[in-house]
Formats: sequence, structure tokens, C-alpha cells
Amino acid sequence: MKLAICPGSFDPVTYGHLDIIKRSAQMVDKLIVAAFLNPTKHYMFTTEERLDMLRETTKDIPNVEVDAFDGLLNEYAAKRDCHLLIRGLRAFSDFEYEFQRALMIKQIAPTLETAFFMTDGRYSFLSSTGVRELAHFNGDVSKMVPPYVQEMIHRKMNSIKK
Ligand code: COD
Repeated sequence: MKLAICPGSFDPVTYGHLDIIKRSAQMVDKLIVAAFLNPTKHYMFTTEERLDMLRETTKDIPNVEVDAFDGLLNEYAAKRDCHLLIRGLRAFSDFEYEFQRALMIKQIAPTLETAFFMTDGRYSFLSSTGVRELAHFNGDVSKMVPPYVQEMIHRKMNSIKK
């Protein structure tokens, strides 16, 4: 079975993420979308919220499984018996970071390959960081995230302001 992992923070999942998830899922038998749990990082959304948004927005892609991982990505991949990572590339700045990461992963796990999907031009500007910043100042994120995520952002901002 051709298996791949698409790892990320997904804080929150955006149309940019969903585009690479859909396109890469077409090329494998199963795609695991794995949200990283970093205890030292402050996320806008809790782990459960990030997973819930991922599950809801990928529910129509039958070969996608949503999971969470902590620790090293290569160890998680080994545990899932997976040898392929999927990452997205937006601009040259992504390339430099991703290039270094892919080589580092190759160094510690030589049988683990990383494949890159070029962003769709419509989403080349899009990042979770940008969405969070816009949300913070009540900006319109409707073209950046699905309605379900928009609603979650709305609720989160309301709960913060209370
Ligand atoms: N278009 C295309 N791709 C996009 C877009 C877009 N608009 N937006 C995001 N993406 C891609 C990103 O390039 C990335 O490939 C993926 O979607 C996920 O993005 P994020 O921002 O949600 O997630 P990241 O990049 O912060 O995730 C980092 C990891 C959690 C994967 C990383 O920190 C990790 O592997 N941590 C585990 C610890 C570890 O093993 N570290 C050592 C690695 S050498």
C-alpha cells in the first residue's frame, strides 16, 4: 500500500493546506494528515480543535486519515511504517527552510523521502500565521479557510474577548 504523511501545525487548516492534501491524496492509497503536538509552542487552537477542523474539512476525501503526533517526525513515520512525507512549497523562503529540513530528515532517516507539492497560485500568499493575524483584527478570512474553520475562528475570537 502506498502510504504518505502530510505533517503540519494546521493552526488552523487553510485552503492552501487542503489543496496539497487533496492533490497528494490522489497519488497514494492512504494519506495521513498528522498535526504536530508541540508542548512548548502556543497554538491558537487546542489539539482537539485542530484535529476537529482537519477531520471536518477532509471528510469528503475517503483515503485521508487525521492523526496527531509528538516527538520526532521520523519516529512517527517509522511507527506508521511510512516512507514518504508530503510538504507544500509556496515561495523561495519556503524552499530554503524545506530543503534544509528534508536533508536533515534524510540524514537521520535515510529511507524516508520528502515529496513537495507546489502551491496553487491562488494560495501562494496563504499561511496559518496570516489567517491568525487577520482574525485577531477581525479581518475577512472567508477566501482563506472553509466556512467551518471560519466559524471556529469566530468562536475562538469571541471566547478570547470575553
Ligand atoms: N500552499 C501550499 N502549501 C502550504 C500552504 C499554501 N498556501 N500553506 C501551508 N502549506 C504547507 C507548508 O509548506 C507545510 O508543508 C504544510 O503545508 C504544513 O504547514 P504548517 O505551517 O501548518 O506546518 P509547519 O510547517 O509548521 O509544520 C512543521 C512540522 C510540525 C511538520 C515540523 O515542525 C515537525 O516535523 N516537527 C516534529 C519534530 C521534528 O521531527 N523536527 C525535526 C525535523 S528535521
